[in-house]
Amino acid sequence: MSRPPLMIDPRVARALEAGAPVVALESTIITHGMPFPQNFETALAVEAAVREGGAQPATIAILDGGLAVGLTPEDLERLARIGSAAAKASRRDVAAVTVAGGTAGTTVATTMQIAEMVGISIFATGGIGGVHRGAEDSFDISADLVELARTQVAVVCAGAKSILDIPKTLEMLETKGVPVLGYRTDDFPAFYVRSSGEPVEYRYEEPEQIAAVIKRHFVLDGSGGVVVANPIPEAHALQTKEVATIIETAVAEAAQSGISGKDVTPYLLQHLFERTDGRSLDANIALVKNNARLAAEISVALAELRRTPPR
Ligand code: PSU
Ligand code: MN
Repeated sequence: MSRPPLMIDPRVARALEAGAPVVALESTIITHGMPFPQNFETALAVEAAVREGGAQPATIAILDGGLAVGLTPEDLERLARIGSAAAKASRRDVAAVTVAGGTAGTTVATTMQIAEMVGISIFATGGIGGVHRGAEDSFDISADLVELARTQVAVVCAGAKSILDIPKTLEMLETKGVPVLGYRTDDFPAFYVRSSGEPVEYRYEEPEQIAAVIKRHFVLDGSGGVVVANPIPEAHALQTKEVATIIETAVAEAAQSGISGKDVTPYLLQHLFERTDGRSLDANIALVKNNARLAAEISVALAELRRTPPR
C-alpha cells in the first residue's frame, strides 16, 4: 500500500527548500476547538501573526484523503464551515481517514507527525492535550504526550488547560523525556490563566536562547519533541477562580453524561465557552496569536542557527 498523498503548498515548499523559517499550525482547533465564524477568522489571524513574525505559516489538515501542508484561505474556510462534522484525526486515525478519502482536523499529535515528515521543526497551537483528571480510572491520556516523546518538533503553547490534571501531565512529560521551556515565565501556564501553580525548570528571556536549546535537543540520539510554554498576555487572561469553578462543573457533567474518548476535550471546551459568555473564546484567540508570534521568532532564530556553520 502506498503512502497517503502529500499536498504541500508551493510557498511552504519553497521556504522549506531554502531553509527559510516555517511554522506549522494545527487544525483541530478549527474543526473542534472553536465555533464558526470565529474559527475561520482566528485561522487567518494566526497565519498573519506568523507572517508578521517573518515566517511562512503551514496549517496542516487532512483534506479529501491527502495530507495537506499549507492551506489556502478557501481550504481554511471550508474546514471551518465543516467544523466538528469533520473527523478529529490523531495518529491512529490517519490511515483509516486517508484510505476513506476523508477530511479531518489534525490534533497536536498528528500535526507534529506530518510536520516532521516534511521537515518543519516549529509548531504553534493553543494548548496541548495531556493527562485528564481521573485518568487513574479512565486511562485518558492524550496521544499528544506520546507524540512529544517520539517526534522532533517543538510545540509553542500556552501550557495546558486545567480541564486536565496539570501536575500529572508534567510528570508524564518528564517520564517521556520532553523538555519544557518557559518563555519569560517561572511557572507552567494554564491556558486562560498565566500560572498553573506548577514551576518550569527552564526559563528563557529570548527566542534565540530557546532556538539554541531546541537545536541541541534534536541532535541528541533518540530525542523527541520540546514544549515551549508561553503564558497568555496579561490583558486577556481570565480570573483563576472563575475558570476553576467552571471547569469543576464541566468535568463532573462530562462524567455524568458518559462523554469519553476523543469527545471529552471538545465537550469541555464548548462548556467553557457557554459558561464564560464567550470570554474563554476571546482569551483563546489572543493566546493562539501570541503563540504564533513567538513560534515565528523562534523559527527565524533556528533558521539562522542552522545557516551558521558550527564552530
Ligand atoms: N486543548 C485545547 N484546545 C484544543 C485541543 C486541546 O485547549 O482544541 C485539541 C488539540 O488539537 C489537541 C487535542 O491535540 O484537542 C487533544 O485531544 P485529546 O485530548 O482527545 O487527545
Ligand atoms: Mn483522550
